[in-house]
Amino acid sequence: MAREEETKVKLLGLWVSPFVRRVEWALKLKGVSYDYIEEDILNKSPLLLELNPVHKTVPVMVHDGKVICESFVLLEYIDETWKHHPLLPHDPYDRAIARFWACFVEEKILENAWIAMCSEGEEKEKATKIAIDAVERIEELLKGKQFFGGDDIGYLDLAVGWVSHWLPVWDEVGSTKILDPLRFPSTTSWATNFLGHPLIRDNLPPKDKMLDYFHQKKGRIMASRARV
Ligand SMILES: N[C@@H](CCC(=O)N[C@@H](CS)C(=O)NCC(=O)O)C(=O)O
Repeated sequence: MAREEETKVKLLGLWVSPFVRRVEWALKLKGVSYDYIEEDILNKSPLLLELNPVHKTVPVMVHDGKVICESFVLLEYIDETWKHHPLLPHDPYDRAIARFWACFVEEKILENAWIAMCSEGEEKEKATKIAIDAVERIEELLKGKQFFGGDDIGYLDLAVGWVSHWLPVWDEVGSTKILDPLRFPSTTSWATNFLGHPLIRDNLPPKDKMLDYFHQKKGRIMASRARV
């Protein structure tokens, strides 16, 4: 890979975002250097609004002047652009299956764990159940495996990686137990393997800062709901 090419990547991010972090992990696994620009999500910069006028969210990556948004799209773009250390499996069927589970975890676990953290009563119970049922599926997939794809980190590990570090924090903030180590030993041991990988270990937001951030975020969400 040309050194020149490496320096042409810019990433707009937010330190605590699981979506941004999965993209950073992919860039780091590929050995692509990039300029990181921290975004203030409560006061979005003109640059973010210009680069991602559709969703106005991070991550946004600029490569060679081309703008790419959405973390899953970015994982695939990175994998196709820097071909060494492939993230997605080679076989088309295996690729389809990896994408299927990435979407499943995003829709069923991430969205519902977030709702469970930021709600009460029936809504919380319902979201918690959907998320736990989904972790059960992941538990089956991970039985006897170190990582989703075998013995090295790949696309699905990066896509689902937030489960290892963010989900325990959300469980703590929301007083839920979605990632229960007794109920889900294979997922818990995958999380330990994932977090133990040197590249991941050194690229995680600090837990105490995350706890503060999500406690505050939850407080703001609950307060705004109470006003409605
Ligand atoms: N589906 C998007 C989600 C990105 C996203 O929601 N990012 C959050 C940061 S964690 C954001 O920018 N939020 C700003 C907003 O929603 O206004 C992805 O995978 O990239």
